[in-house]
Amino acid sequence: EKAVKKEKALKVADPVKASIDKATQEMIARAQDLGIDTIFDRAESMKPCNIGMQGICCKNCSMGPCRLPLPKGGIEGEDTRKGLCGATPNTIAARNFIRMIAGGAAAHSDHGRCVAEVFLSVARKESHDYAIKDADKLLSIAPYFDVATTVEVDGEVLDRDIDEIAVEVAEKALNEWGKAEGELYYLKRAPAPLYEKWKKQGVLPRNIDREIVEIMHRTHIGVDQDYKNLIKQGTRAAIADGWGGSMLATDLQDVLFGTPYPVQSEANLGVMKDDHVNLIVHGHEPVLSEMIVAAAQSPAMVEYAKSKGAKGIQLGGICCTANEILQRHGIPTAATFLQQELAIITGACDAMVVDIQCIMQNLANVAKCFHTKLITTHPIAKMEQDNVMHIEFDEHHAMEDAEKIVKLAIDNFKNRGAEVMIPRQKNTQIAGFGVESIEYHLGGSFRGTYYTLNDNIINGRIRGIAGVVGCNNARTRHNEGHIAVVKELIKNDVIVLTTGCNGIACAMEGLLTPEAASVYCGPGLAEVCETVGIPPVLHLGSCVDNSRILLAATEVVKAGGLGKDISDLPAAGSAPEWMSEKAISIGHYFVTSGVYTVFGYMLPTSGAPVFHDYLSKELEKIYGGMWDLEVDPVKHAQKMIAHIDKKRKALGIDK
Ligand code: CUV
Ligand code: SF4
Repeated sequence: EKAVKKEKALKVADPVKASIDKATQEMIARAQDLGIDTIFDRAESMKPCNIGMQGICCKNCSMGPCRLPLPKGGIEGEDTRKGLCGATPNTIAARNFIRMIAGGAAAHSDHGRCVAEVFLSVARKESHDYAIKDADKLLSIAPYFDVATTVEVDGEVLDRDIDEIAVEVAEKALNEWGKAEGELYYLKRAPAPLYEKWKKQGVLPRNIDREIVEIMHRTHIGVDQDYKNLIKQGTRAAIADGWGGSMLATDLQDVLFGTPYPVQSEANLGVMKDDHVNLIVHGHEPVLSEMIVAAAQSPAMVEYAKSKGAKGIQLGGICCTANEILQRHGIPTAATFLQQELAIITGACDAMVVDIQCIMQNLANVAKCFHTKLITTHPIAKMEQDNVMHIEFDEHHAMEDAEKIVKLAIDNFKNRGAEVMIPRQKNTQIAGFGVESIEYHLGGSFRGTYYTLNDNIINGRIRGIAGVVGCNNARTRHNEGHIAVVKELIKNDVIVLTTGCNGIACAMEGLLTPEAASVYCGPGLAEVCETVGIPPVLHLGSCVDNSRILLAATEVVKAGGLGKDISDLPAAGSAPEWMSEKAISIGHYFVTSGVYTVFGYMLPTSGAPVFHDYLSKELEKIYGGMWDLEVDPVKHAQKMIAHIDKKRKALGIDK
């Protein structure tokens, strides 16, 4: 018996079945050779709980967990399942679902709050290592906060002092998290009909924190026990994420660090170099990584690296931190979420510095087997393992902290073992898109010429717009869903806007290049991409930058010719390999902003069919968008295309 158990613990993944990517396969195999387990192996050894997966396990009080599995053969007649307190499957699934929204909205919004705090301290001239890089962006967002950008002096209208504007915007922005009255400023950026829908439904977020707290209250035992009312609060918190915390994070990051414009770079583990100091930044907030980039590129640090026998310093990013520094600095992307352990398995990672979100605790165990220094930097994200260093990052001496970290990596270069093995795979990518650059590259406006997005959608060269985003998931083959969905969409002339790990996956596959147009696209999309010189998949950044997709959709609506609301657009959303709570929050603000949104893998609602139907059918009647689940990637894309065609028909542009 014992022997059987031991064998079970040693289960290993089949590298080819685990990922479509060669570099990933190689590194999984290498880890196995070295006797180091990775998430791919652990996914073989531990299977998820079937009841939890269906969303019908409640542990909101100590009388539970109450588990309400679907009867074999389905429900016949009345569904009599209930927990000790009487909670129905709908109540339990809805409570679990909106708690996921709370988790996701909290993560994005707390990230935004941190940026807002740094911005305020910069505006007040209290931190000197950052500056306002994009004053135009500041001027463009000021009106949304009712902050004047001009003053009248003796009847003459003059530009207002930029520092004054900055302080006022920063104070008002930071106040969005906890203001006592009113509603979020940015809600008015949505198309007017959408704002009116939210208002009618009573889901206008009051402030960001409150909507998250209220979810925790309403899902406590014995509070809200009506799934429709529960999901309404989920909606309010999700909108507070997408049109609040995330949008503020994106905007204030643009003001502080610059609005992204297209840049060329590379992606996959092959960006690491065996003769360079490899410093990997992983996590989400660019507040830290911006400084690391500046420190690593400083001549003094490069000289120091050379004095230690390296040819230079190679930075690489993982997860959304990668996306942030890719968008603004062209720093190469080393890995997606699922490849994070593998970056250390190369034996060439001299330091990995992490901040918040999507950081696997097992990094510490892997790092133990190599010389890699693993450094946590955020007060809210530490690790228990004793080989992890904590260097707390503080905006008031940001550069000093960053230099300390870069120096640590350089000093560690000489400690590498002989066992360096960097996979060769990498691909070129053009990233750095945003609302501004989509407009710029497609004719300088959204409508009125041969080149614009709206005109090309109306004339049918572009069939529609898809937002394909989100994580990797160790329960599905790494990157397979991402790539299959995106390829099917562009083959059918649907232009793809990407963020998060989908963006990284597409980059690794070479889909973020203008050349991809002639290889993978239908004739219409290919023609547009070739004419204006853009990739068919436009990388808009990190997860908080999904707010850029909302604003791009809004600009398309406002430019005219494609209906009056986001729900009228020939557009759809997708997260083929989602896993995080943030993905549920994103999915839900897409849905309640009017977007048909399909998730891959699973939705934790299947054990509560009535609640599931409510999300997938009834919400469409209210918001024009709805949830769907499709595991097969080609069908997944086809469902999105069918929705796009339905909208084209309604607009009368289906010919
Ligand atoms: Ni924020 S949330 S795995 S890094 S996209 Fe990547 Fe993106 Fe999901 Fe995490
Ligand atoms: Fe069970 Fe109700 Fe407690 Fe949930 S809240 S664990 S359903 S008794």
